[in-house]
Amino acid sequence: MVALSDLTPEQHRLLSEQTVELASWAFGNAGTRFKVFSTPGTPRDPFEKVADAAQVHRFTGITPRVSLHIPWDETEDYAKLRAYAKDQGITLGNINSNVFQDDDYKFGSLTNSDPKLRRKAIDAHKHCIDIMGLTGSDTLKIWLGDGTNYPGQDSIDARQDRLADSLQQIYGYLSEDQKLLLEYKFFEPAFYATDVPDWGTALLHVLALGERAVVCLDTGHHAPGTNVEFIVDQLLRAGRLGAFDFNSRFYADDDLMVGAADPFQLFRIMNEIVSYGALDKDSGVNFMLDQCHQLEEKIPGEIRSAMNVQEATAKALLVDREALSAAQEAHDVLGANGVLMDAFYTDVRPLLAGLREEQGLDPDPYGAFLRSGYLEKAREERVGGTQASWGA
Ligand code: AOS
Ligand code: ZN
Ligand code: ZN
Repeated sequence: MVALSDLTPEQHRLLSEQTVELASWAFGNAGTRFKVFSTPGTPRDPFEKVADAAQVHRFTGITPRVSLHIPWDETEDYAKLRAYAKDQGITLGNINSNVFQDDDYKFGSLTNSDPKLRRKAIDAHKHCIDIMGLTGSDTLKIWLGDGTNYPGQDSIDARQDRLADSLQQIYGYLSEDQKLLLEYKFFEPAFYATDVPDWGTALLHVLALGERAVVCLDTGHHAPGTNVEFIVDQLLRAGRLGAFDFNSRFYADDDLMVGAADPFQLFRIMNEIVSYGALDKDSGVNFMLDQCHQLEEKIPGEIRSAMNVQEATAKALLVDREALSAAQEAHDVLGANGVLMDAFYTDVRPLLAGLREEQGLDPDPYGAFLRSGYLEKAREERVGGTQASWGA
């Protein structure tokens, strides 16, 4: 077992400064195509989602930003939402564009062969950029559902040309201090050929755009068995790892809590981050959650997830880098593996409890939130109106 006092000053700094960005849609109701379950107390508008996100930060101390999804979080007064977030102790993070829920985009959005529809999709992104100006967000995050279901349905190559052109136009609308974050996903909703299916395609597109274009790695967006930490290293080497959408999966894009299905994978990912020196907040990698809480309560689910990221990070920081290098140089296969496993099996929970106490937080954020009475109050107050759900 290790204690806070066992950390070097640098490890201590990195751990205390780490932040995780939340997603507004995590606080709405979620489900599958079979059923979206509703939960009493679920937010009915973006303000209530922001209030819930602020609770996660209040108890964990590491989630000071929340991403919005447009049009799900469309509101008349973004300045008001921004000020409200500030009052709650957080800021508005990335703006996520949504061009996957409109009949017009049935055959594609940024890749559509109909110039009018492609224009409409580009303009939807322009609208997101206008919102960024009002919310103070510096990143436009793009995930597309574009793709085809049958071989021959459309030209793979022509779709790539149209995508490149659309992205170029959108990139041109960004100001010098704004970034474009492109997310890939191997399938779903398209089942034959997704237009941005993998990190290679995403990387080629962002490289063509310019320095302020980066890739978002969603941990659930790969084929089973993919070595995700290898991709982390490749994107870091290219200087284009912009962000993570953390979640976990047993089968496809399950969007379950990060660290729930495979805590070892999360540790391996954080180990690559730490060993590359990319944990520092100035490294430009944004650690985000992209999860849906279908059965569990949402705020506690996000608290647990933020804690899981923090635990994996602490373990990665504890890897004895000198011993690891020495074993690697000596081609000591089992010794090197043993150094990693020692860190992975270390119980860092007391250390993190100490860190929270040092920051004036309850050492047990999950229990403290449940005891706070917030959920009971939300259930009582949030009656009437329509609960937010994934997709609204
Ligand atoms: C979709 O599968 C992606 O993970 C996106 O990040 C998406 O924008 C998000 O899940 C909300 O729909
Ligand atoms: Zn995602
Ligand atoms: Zn996803």
